Amino acid sequence: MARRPAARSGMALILALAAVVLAGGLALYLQARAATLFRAEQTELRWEQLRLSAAEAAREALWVLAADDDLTVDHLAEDWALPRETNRTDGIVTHAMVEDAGRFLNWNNVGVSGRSGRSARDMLLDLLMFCNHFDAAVPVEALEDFVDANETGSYEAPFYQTGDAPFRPPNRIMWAPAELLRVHGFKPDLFQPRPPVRRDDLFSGDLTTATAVVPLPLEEPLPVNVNTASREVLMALTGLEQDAAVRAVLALRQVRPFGSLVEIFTAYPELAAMLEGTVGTASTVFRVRARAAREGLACSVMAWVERDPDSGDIRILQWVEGDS
Ligand SMILES: [Ca+2]
Ligand SMILES: [Ca+2]
Repeated sequence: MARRPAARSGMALILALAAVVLAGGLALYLQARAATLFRAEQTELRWEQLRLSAAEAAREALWVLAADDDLTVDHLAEDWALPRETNRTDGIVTHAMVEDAGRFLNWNNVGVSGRSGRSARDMLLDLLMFCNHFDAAVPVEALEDFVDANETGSYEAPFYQTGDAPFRPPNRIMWAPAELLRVHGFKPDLFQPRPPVRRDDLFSGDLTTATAVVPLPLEEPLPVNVNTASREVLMALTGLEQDAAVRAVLALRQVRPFGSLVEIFTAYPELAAMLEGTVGTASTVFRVRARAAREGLACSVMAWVERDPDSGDIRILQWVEGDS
């Protein structure tokens, strides 16, 4: 029996309505997808703006460093050493800070021998002691084996061939602080910032502000800057007996930064033998840290650079970007 025309047109109407609903759904879906893509692009754009702003802030700080008009003396009141905050377009705020490597004791120093009467190992051991870590002989020996080129020592490759993740120590300088935590005996809690303590306490030093992993191949230890290094770093170079001389050096540089080492060595001949070849009045390696932030999002840049002691030209050693 043939269907009635009314039934057929009813079916056609239902199909047409279904098509309209489907088309509407598709349009809504496409619209939602476009909106999602748009939001993702906007977010990506915002990150990119922050990333570029952080890099720009770091570059501006390095311009100031390169423009330093006295390359023979570096101290904390110079323009390059002052933190910089800048309000940029679109509500982005940047902060940048340059620190000289000479204010830190470089963990990588332990892999090379220097001209000083004291070894880099003894200096590190003393620094750890002044930072309230009194039992660091094993970690420091392990660190020495980790970075020195030879394979002779108690903490070379065979030592790390046990456990779930055996590995070989690199036998070269470390490029990042994370590598330090692979060395036997180095735990993250070693680098926890310490609560404020009395400054006259000899053992009140803080490893996080007294040390750095400077990613620069070395032939001899990277010198410490007598104009910028903290008391615990200078004490680490000279040892416990030179407390009074180090205090005098710190007091003198408050009055006027040292223009040459002769001033120190003439006044304190007992320091000369220990500091000869390990200190300077200027720095050649610097770290810049910059951060750009807006509406709860932030990007950061950390870079190590080397500054030519004659021309002031800056060479990038390492450039690391991150979200924070
Ligand atoms: Ca300078
Ligand atoms: Ca080694």
